[in-house]
Amino acid sequence: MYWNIRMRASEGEMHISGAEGLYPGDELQDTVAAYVQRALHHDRGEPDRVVVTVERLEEEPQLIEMQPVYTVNTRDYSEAWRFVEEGLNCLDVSGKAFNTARSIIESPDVMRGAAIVRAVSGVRAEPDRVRGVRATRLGIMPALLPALYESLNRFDADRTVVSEAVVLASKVASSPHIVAELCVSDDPFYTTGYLSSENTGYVRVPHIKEKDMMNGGRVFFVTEECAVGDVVRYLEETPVMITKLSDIHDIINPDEFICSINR
Ligand code: PML
Repeated sequence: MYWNIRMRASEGEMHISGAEGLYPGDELQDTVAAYVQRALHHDRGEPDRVVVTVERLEEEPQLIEMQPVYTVNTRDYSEAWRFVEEGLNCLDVSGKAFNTARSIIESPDVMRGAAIVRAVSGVRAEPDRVRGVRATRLGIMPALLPALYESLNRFDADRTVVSEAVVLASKVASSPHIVAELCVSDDPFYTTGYLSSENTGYVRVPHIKEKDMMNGGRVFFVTEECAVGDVVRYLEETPVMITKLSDIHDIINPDEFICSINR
């Protein structure tokens, strides 16, 4: 049976960092030590509180495939946001919902979890706006990591950050009722974000954030009619494990990518 390890670091009210994964029992000690180490060395600052939760799963995880990874070569901030708006539009996320998401992500008040936004009306729907929603109880089979790291080496990026984000996005994309996800890191030096959906895969978007900014966040776009409680329950409670890798593609032109999205 697997265990879920979650780490959250904060300073006062400010969120500093978080990480999580599913691990077999014999990896618990080393993993907890590595998470504490990470918590103490983060670009957002030094935490005064680190909470590590170690919890045995009560059910076997659902097995899913990793999202395929793409990177578009957006050259600057405005091109990055234009790509995201057009990409979301192809996924039937309205301009209104895009605007709601952008204002959440660009707000200086960083949320601890993700926001949920209705894909057509743009209405916010998460039960608690301060806490947000956390995609949790997710992981990847440790045996897959060397091959994943190897293929991520070709990018000028932190492979731990990217691999953890792809694992999380793969669970989110597998969720019923979620149409798309948009994520911008809250790390002031990390300026690549991503747009992800079952339809597009995980699409890395460079320059979505200007350097030195402390803002960031995640938004899950959901269908207009779904029951948000069902979405939250899946994201927070259903354990999900990636058991198969997908392709990591070369860098492509944003216009080409937009044209290839099937509606
Ligand atoms: C985060 O967890 O801070 C977000 C990471 C976004 C990674 C985007 C990428 O480079 O693929």
